[in-house]
Amino acid sequence: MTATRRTLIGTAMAVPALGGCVQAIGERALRSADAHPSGYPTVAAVDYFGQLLSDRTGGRLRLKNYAGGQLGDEKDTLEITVFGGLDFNRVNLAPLNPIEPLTLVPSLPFLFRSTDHMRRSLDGAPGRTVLDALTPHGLIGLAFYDSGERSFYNRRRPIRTPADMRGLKLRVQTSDLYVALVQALGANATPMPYGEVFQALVQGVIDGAENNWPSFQDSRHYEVANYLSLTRHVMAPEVLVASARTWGKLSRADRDLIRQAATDSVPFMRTLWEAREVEARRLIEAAGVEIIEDLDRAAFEAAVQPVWTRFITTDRQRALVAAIREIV
Ligand code: GTR
Repeated sequence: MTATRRTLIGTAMAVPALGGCVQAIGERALRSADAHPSGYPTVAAVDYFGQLLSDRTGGRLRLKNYAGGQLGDEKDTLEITVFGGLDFNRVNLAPLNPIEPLTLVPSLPFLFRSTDHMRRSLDGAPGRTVLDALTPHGLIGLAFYDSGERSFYNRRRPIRTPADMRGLKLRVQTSDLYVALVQALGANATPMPYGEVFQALVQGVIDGAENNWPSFQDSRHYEVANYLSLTRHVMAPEVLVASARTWGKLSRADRDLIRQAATDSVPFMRTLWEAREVEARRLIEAAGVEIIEDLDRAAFEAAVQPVWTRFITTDRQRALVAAIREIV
């Protein structure tokens, strides 16, 4: 554990000593974390969110965004957030999968029909349901950000059908759903923090992974994994959460203000995201990565059906799937 992480957890444990009052929040900068480096759309969006907080409170609320995974991987920073050592956190939905079963729903393979369908679902009642389900776990769900479509890339061979994946060692996020997804396609799944994937690829510990255009490019995985197959299998979003500990110390007015600022950062993020997807693709193509578009997407969709059966087991999850499907 890094010194900074120790300090943050220490601070969290000492929260009652701070007096547990509203003032304590205003006296220090609020803290948020992100696995991506400065300038990445999720980081820029949370910076913007912080700017809105500051502007709208005359500088009373300020935010320090710890980017680049400096406080640990998403699983660790979520723990710190629950303890109150971080006030906010921007993570993917995947590390929340083991915490709250409703988060499995937007993570399902081939659920969303389009970006528009994903956005309408998450901006509407289904999204609200997922965000609210985090509260009993010590997290306040504030907003969803885009994360595009995830596809498989590897350093061995072009993947066109699930059969091409047989035997490949692929890194996944720390979620059983992703492990099952990769296994259903005949490959071996290795859960691993995002920050370790580049090295594992270079060393040949893994053959590949899966991600969206901006992450594939920004992480430099494309320099090693030269085959990208546009399976577009998952459209699980990013999520901005607050610590329920922090939340409990805020006035109603500040909570409303924070919720509004988070909502207002979503269109800002989407504009950045769309531009970044185009730019990332351009750089990846220019680097000579083989991009496989003529693949049997229906075969992938059929092969991952067991994932749905295994992970969608409650009436609440089924109702959420139905609500998302109803959205036009
Ligand atoms: C990225 C996402 C990160 C992290 C990463 C991963 O697309 O923005 O939050 O989840 O993928 O694969 O670990």
